[in-house]
Amino acid sequence: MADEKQEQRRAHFADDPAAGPLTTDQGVTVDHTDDSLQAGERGPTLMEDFHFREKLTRFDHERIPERVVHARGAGAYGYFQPYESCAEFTRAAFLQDPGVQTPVFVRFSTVQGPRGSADTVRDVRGFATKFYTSEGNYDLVGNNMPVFFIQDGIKFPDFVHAVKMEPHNEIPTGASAHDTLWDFVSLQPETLHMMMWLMSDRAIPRSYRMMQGFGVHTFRFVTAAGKGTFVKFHWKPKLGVHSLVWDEAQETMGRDPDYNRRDLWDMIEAGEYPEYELGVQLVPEEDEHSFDFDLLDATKIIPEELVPVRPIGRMVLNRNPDNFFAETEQVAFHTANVVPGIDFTNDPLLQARNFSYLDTQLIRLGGPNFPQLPVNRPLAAVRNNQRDGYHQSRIHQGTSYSPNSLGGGCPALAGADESAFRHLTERVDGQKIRKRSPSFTDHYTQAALFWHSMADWEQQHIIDAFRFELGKVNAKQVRERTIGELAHIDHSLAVKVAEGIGVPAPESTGTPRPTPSPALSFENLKGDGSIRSRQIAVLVKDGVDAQQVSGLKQTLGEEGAFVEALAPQDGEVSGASGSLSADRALPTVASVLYDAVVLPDGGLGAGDTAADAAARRFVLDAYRHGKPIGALGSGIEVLKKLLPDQVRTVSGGAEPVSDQGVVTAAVNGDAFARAFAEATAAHRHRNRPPARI
Ligand code: HDD
Repeated sequence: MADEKQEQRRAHFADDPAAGPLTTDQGVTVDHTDDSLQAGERGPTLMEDFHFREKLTRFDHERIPERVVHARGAGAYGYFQPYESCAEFTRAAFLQDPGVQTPVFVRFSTVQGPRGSADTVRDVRGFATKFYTSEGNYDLVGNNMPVFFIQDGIKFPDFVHAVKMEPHNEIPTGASAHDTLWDFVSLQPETLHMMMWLMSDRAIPRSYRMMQGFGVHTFRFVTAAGKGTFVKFHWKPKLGVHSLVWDEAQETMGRDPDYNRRDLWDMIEAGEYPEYELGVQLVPEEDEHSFDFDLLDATKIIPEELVPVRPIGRMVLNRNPDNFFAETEQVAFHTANVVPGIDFTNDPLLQARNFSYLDTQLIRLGGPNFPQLPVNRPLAAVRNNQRDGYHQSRIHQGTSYSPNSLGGGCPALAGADESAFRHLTERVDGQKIRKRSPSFTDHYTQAALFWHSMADWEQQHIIDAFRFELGKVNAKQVRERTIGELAHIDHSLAVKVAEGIGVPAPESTGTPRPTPSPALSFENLKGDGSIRSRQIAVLVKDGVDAQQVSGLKQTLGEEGAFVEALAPQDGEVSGASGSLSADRALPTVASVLYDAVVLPDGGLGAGDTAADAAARRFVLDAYRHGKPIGALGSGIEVLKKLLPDQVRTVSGGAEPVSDQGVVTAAVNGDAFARAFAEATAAHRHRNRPPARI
């Protein structure tokens, strides 16, 4: 049913370029579009050439303002389906019937960079979902981190001005490593918890398909009887949470600036649909004040150990947009787009957002009628007295005021027994003041909670990230002030960062060490343990055991991985046991674009040709980045030559040996495939002896 509706929407708005010859916007057929109308073969262009003028004018107006934040993104359609009725907590129609699929559009994004920036920058990722529910559109406009930089939306312009490119030279693109951001951070300690997340590997996701999403704010569920419950929303990816390593992320920016967007697109095209589970943390209204932080403070999480995440449904993304501009660029999210059964809290960040998103769409999409654009249009019927405005595409009839008798009283208001949005009744009274609540003042405890919940390697990556970012800051006082702030989170963190950036180590200030939250560590977010959709490279050249390569493609392919043969150039490779076609030429790719690599018997390796040199680099990069490496037959000798001090424990026969993600065997077979799949499922092997390059 949901699919049928989506199809109808598409059909109605799709152009059919094959239906007839080229026309103007007025539908006038044109038989020449390569030369403008001129007075004589070498004469001036004539004003009366309406086709020329229309074509150029339309072109001149093709761009609209990019989003002030989250400018770069990728979108996809799909559906959401609840596991069971949530009527106990909310009356929201799309959360009632496990048999009903609600269509969705999701847009993922980076925050800082402009539309043309690279994907794999260190940044927050947007995770915005539009549910086209039977009761109207619901937008859950979240991020891949569960907290935010500031507590009150009035600070948003300050924060964004600080993090965006600096105004005098528009540098840096897609990076937070610059003076103005860290100046702001060092003076605004409420940013620190979010900065810990930003310095962690969460900020460089391997794929949009492998990151969590969070609604961030505390919202409210409301039942049919009008009972409220506080709720925080979580998206959990089926494939687990995986990230790049920083060195890899940086190289990927050059090798494939569209890395995350391409991955989303390609996997949907390949039928490898991204899937996420929606979970909720529920807090009864009467428990509002039972935490040592304020539920209305968007710089705080509710640790999952205190309130577990309850799974309520799943979302599958199964269709790419037809037109990037029409859909992904023109989609307009708004936190105030809620449906009956979902309501706000007084979180001051959320309240500000409820103003800002509508306001931004008015300028970005050129007027108040953007909800009529196909991607924004609700599936639920729209009937009201709102009229006219730029780009009105509805042809309204009849009266446009209420109450009326001449229009038969239409549209009528919903009766008490009908479903309508009714705001939760909440007692509000107080002084009119401009003052942050004292319950918002602790900025360090949860930053420390995050830090102490990390595994050793995660902590090291955070230290490295701080050193990189602050190392790019020119103002010495900003570096020093930031180190002073880090000391409030954890003294050893501050000392280790200080050592790397030439700043004196601070005095210990001693924030108590909170009980860690294991749910925050990558170690506990590994997903379903499969190797579905992992990209595996096999390095081949003439003389390779072609049968072995097709065997690898088959066995690993059956597990859901994508296996590609990389050869010195495109075309046929003649092998020892038949021939095979190269999937890609090695010079067009790099290790950073793959999750794992195999050196087959007779494949590319440690020789002296240029292709061997590229293969060498491929394998060494994979090793340094902790990726699984497989070697079969003579591939083992190649591997030992490339990494003589690192690869010592290898297989001497058919039985595979697996050591820190290096899997070797004389021949391919089920046992090798199993061991290699296991190493690949683990994603990274971080305790390898270091390799010098
Ligand atoms: Fe925002 C875009 C997420 C705070 C104002 N925001 C935007 C997008 C996401 C978020 C995912 C991109 C939507 C899309 O793909 O089109 N923003 C968040 C989260 C926040 C947050 C999770 C904190 C919990 N935002 C926030 C505040 C304000 C804004 C406090 C202003 C008071 N955000 C905007 C905006 C944007 C936007 C300026 C830019 C483009 C757009 O809205 O459509 O209005």
